[in-house]
Amino acid sequence: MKIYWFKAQAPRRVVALAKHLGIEAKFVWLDVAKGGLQAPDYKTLNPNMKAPTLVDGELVLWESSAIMAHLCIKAGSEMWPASKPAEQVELLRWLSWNEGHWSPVVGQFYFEYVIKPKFKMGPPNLDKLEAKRPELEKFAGVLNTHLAGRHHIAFDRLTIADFSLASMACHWREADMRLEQFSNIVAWLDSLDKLPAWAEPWPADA
Ligand SMILES: N[C@@H](CCC(=O)N[C@@H](CS)C(=O)NCC(=O)O)C(=O)O
Repeated sequence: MKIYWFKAQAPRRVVALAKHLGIEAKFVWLDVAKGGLQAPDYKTLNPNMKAPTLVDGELVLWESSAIMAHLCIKAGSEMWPASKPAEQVELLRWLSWNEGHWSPVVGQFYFEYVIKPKFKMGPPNLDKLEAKRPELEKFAGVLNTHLAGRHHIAFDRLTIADFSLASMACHWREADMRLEQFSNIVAWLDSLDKLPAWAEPWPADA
């Protein structure tokens, strides 16, 4: 099995999960600065020219949620509840909410404060972020309320939804997301940081 990655939030979900589950894979680092995402061989695997991508025998899979589900099925992990349809529905709710609402707004802050400095793209656009702040607070409120009395996104156990929803929000301090007022979110993110595979997800290949 091969997992293509570079140091960014969507690949982090997958490499952290593979490490957490103890999955044997060849981790193929993509040299983004040298056009690794646009290389013809990679583009054949992932026409989106994004990471992560998984190759497992004949299977070529992109989209981190699908890859994470595949890894869980292979490892027999309930982090994706392969044999529990009702639980799948609940996880799909949160994965969809993440793609549709949480990631798009949290991602603005992540991009301005984490990605731009990394690729020397200039200072953060503060006006843009201030305009996004009400939306961030609205969705943070939804998540914070949901997390009241919970340690995880679903079923009081770690699932792929935790890794998906946390992959950009975990940068909240450096990215000026001002989540202090959402104490359940902060407690959840801080507890995820105690997982070795989440705290130190990156393969050694780079
Ligand atoms: N929805 C996709 C997102 C993939 C994605 O956007 N990956 C980013 C890194 S976080 C990427 O490869 N960006 C490179 C680019 O857009 O040039 C997933 O969950 O896998």
